[in-house]
Amino acid sequence: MLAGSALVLAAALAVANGHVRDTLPGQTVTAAYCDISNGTSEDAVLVAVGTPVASSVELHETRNEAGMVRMRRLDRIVVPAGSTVRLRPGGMHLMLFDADTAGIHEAAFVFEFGGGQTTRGAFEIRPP
Ligand SMILES: [Cu+2]
Repeated sequence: MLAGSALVLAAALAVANGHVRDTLPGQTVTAAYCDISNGTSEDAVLVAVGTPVASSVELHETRNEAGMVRMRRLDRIVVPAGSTVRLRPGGMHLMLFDADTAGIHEAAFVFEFGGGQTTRGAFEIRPP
């Protein structure tokens, strides 16, 4: 029974450790981070993310190019079969535009993958 449950959990796309950097006063752009696990036997392609606390969410990557730290937008994030991709400060992240996190502690996020699969995650709002 336990083994069966573990197999079901492993064979899925999951988002864990999600958190949003709370917006600074007067700012409406912020970043969010999480771990995206792909327990399936096929690569998963994250194509879109949505949350009620922002009017749009972009997939971003921070890169250090010849000493200059730059962000660029990504069309997609590939999560290889059987692995976890970690979105972290200084690396890939979610960029929230027109964000409003005032007075809330948690926000719902929906992750859309190629092929129409979706998975949800509860993101904690953390002080900046
Ligand atoms: Cu960014």
